[in-house]
Amino acid sequence: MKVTSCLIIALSMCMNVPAQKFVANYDEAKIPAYTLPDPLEGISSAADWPTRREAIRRLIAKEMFGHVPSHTATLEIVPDTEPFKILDGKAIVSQPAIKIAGTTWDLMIIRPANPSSPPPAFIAYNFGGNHTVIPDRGVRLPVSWQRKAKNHKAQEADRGSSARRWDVAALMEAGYALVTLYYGDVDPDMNDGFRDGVHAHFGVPKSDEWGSIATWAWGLSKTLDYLVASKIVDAERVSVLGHSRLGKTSLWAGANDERFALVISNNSGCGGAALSKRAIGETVGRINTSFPHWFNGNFKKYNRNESAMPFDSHMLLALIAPRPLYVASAEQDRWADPHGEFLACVGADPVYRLLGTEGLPSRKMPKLNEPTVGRIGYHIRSGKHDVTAYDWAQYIAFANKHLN
Ligand code: GTR
Repeated sequence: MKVTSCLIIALSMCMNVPAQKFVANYDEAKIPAYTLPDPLEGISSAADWPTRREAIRRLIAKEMFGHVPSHTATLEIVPDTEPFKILDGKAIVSQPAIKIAGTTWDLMIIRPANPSSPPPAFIAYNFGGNHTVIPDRGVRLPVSWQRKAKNHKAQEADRGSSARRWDVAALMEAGYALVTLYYGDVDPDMNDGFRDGVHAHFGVPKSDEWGSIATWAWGLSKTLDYLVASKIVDAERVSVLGHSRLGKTSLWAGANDERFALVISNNSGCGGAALSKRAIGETVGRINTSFPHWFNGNFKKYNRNESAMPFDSHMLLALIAPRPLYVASAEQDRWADPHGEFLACVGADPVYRLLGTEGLPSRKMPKLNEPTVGRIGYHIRSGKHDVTAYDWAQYIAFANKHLN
């Protein structure tokens, strides 16, 4: 290195020059020209898809979410001895725990009280602890890293704080169980060099190994292992759902584990359903800067360099095929690029069709609150980045259509 460049570096370090401020583009006219890679490249029949699918899955694992390390971890179940009823006796809440890799994950399973057979289920992480999903005092408080409440009193005050995001009554009415767990139990959502959660057991990941999203996705698969073994729900009819960063997680869980019968992305945005190459709203460079722990080390090379990506989110969505897939956007959630989420569904459609299913019925972005529903479902609802009763109503109808 020349002396002058050394001097410039040293000077800028002393002056603590701030990183260039990120200004999101929201103008479609300013989207860089891009071409989407063809998910069906090199193949012409459904019989060729499994090999192509595995190549795409490995590519996206290597370049973005990260492979799960080969290390094993044994799973132990602590059964719940004190289930209780809610909703005037219409539903039962049980809280078995999974012990794995030095961590404990408290599950909360809410199921209709008198089903004739194990019910189909929705599985979804929650952001704040199971106690934020329903207000009942019988729900255990999380003891791992806390995203919100910092002490016991604050946790108590937080009971039911996100209940409006969980339409438990509608789920019970429609005959579905809800399986939820706190994502912080699996891996605290912090950029700490992968020293906590299950990473303390597995070790610091290599640059092609898992970031937090892949770790959370793995947690959903481990939970599904338990559901299969326990027979508490119908494990062949489990829909995996997630909102925002947990929507990115549900997509990656569904892509890796074909036992998830149906996959739902709620406002997952950049790194989820939205096409990265559009670089509108949140971008790869921005997400990797704000949340460096979400994706693997390799993904950083696409910062401000989306055109070099040999894949995009339409290929992530195609990994779900031919299973039913629902992608939902919200009008005011421009950061998550609703149009890019829809276009990714359009891009995944040829795979669904090659596999003999309906795919996405419309090529045109639907109007507000007018879902387009085939084997791929999509809606853009009015309102902000959120999970609402409207969203749940569409997901329940979609599961009824495809899993009953
Ligand atoms: C935002 C992030 C999004 C989305 C969201 C969330 O700050 O930029 O990608 O994941 O968080 O998960 O709430």
